[in-house]
Amino acid sequence: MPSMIINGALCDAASGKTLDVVSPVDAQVFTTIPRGDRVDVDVAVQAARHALDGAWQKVTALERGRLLMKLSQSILDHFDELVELEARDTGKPLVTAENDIRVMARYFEFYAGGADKVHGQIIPYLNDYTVQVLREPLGVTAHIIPWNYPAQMFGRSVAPALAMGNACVVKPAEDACLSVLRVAAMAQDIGFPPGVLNVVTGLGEEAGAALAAHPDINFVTFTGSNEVGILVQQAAARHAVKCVLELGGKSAHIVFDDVNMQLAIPAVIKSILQNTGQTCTAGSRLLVQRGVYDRFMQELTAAFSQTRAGSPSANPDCGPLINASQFARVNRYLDLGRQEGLQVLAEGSIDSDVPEGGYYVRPTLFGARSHDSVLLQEEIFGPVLVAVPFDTEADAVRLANDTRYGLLGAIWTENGGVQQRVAKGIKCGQVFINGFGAGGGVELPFGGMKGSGHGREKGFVAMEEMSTTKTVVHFHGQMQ
Ligand code: TXE
Repeated sequence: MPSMIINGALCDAASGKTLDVVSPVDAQVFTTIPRGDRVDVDVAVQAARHALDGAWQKVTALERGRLLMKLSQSILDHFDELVELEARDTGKPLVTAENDIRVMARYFEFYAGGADKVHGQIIPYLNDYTVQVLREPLGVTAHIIPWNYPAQMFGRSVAPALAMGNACVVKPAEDACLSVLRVAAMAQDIGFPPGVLNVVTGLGEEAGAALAAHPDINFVTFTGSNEVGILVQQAAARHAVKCVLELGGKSAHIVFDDVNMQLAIPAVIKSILQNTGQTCTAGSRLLVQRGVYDRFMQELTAAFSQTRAGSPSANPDCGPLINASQFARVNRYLDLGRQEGLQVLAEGSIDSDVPEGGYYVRPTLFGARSHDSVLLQEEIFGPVLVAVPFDTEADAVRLANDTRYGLLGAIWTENGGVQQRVAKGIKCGQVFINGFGAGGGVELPFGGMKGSGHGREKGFVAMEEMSTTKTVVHFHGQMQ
């Protein structure tokens, strides 16, 4: 059975309880994980605090970077094992799992290089003063991460925190956390001091809630649903703890009449089917200008009909959904779309040899007449794309902004003026022009506006988020 990692040691939950891990591929239990709770979280936070006040603060920035680099290399050395684990745990196609493990290694590499490049400032102030602004770690950082990209999210969340000299307590998702446990165990072998990187597995409402509410954490970063994100922020606020939230999305493709269809159509399909639509940045809304609507939809429909869901080893466009609850949720939206009168424009297939019981759904493309469908407003988190026509540039911006979310957007046009105006007009944290997503985009600041959350991850900005400044004002007397 995989173990938690607390204070450098592999361990079970103090209660001895476990949780079954079910593979989405066939709905069979294939292992168990410890069901950590408040008690384990408390021990982990104390271990992190102890490390922070002891061994970890003596490790130089250069050495922190070297440790992160070693971990990156170790991930690559265990590549095949981690890919297999990730695919089994999440049901991802093998090629997707391969990309995820590469991106996780890249996070540790990127922040390894950043660890010793963080400088303070000297501020010109009054005569007889020297003012230094130091950049310091926040302290004990809490990381609550989801199941859709366990490996990537672990790297994204933990690498910048460690680079800045924080000590981490991670609560991965109960649905998929095996790659996280494996890599955290490798970190202990590599020489991270005990307590610097702790992982407590368990249920969200037990271990997750206890971590967010712990009075001795100094920061919490959460990726997951809006509902839980708000609970986490409330819990953190009780102790005035800083919080970064990365919540859901309802990202729009905005396709103008002069779109390059060869470029756009495969990108639109990939953006919604990647990871079976279980991606916060999924391009789940398709706004198409009326002049090109029929032509664009004809080509898209033909290509979409060829897509397939299947087992990870068959490298299909989609794997299964993560669990029974997501399966029920996506099917509910598929039924609702039909009840609302949306037109089913195309459906992909499910491979005939998928194991019985797995959580497979057919990729589905709907057409809507107006933007008020529930399927255009709510995050479905499945391979479901809804298209709707628009007339003018102003309409496009208005519709793109007409959801509670604001994570990402894509603009498809060759017209430079339209590109710039629409990019400025849409309220979201990342905008792509004639493309979608950035294959991990480790270097690029990322995060939401509106209901998609706040705070920024990735790039150097994550190191700023996970650190704080101290202003040291030195008065050195008047010159005689
Ligand atoms: O998320 P939860 P779920 C969205 C997506 C999906 C929906 C539900 O729309 O359909 O959320 O997914 C932990 N205190 N996203 O139910 O519950 C939990 O253990 C503290 C978008 O799986 O938010 C897990 O580690 N923590 C998203 C993490 O929160 C709690 C990715 C996320 O789980 C907790 C996943 C609590 N009370 C879902 N309850 C994205 N932005 O990528 C649960 N958790």
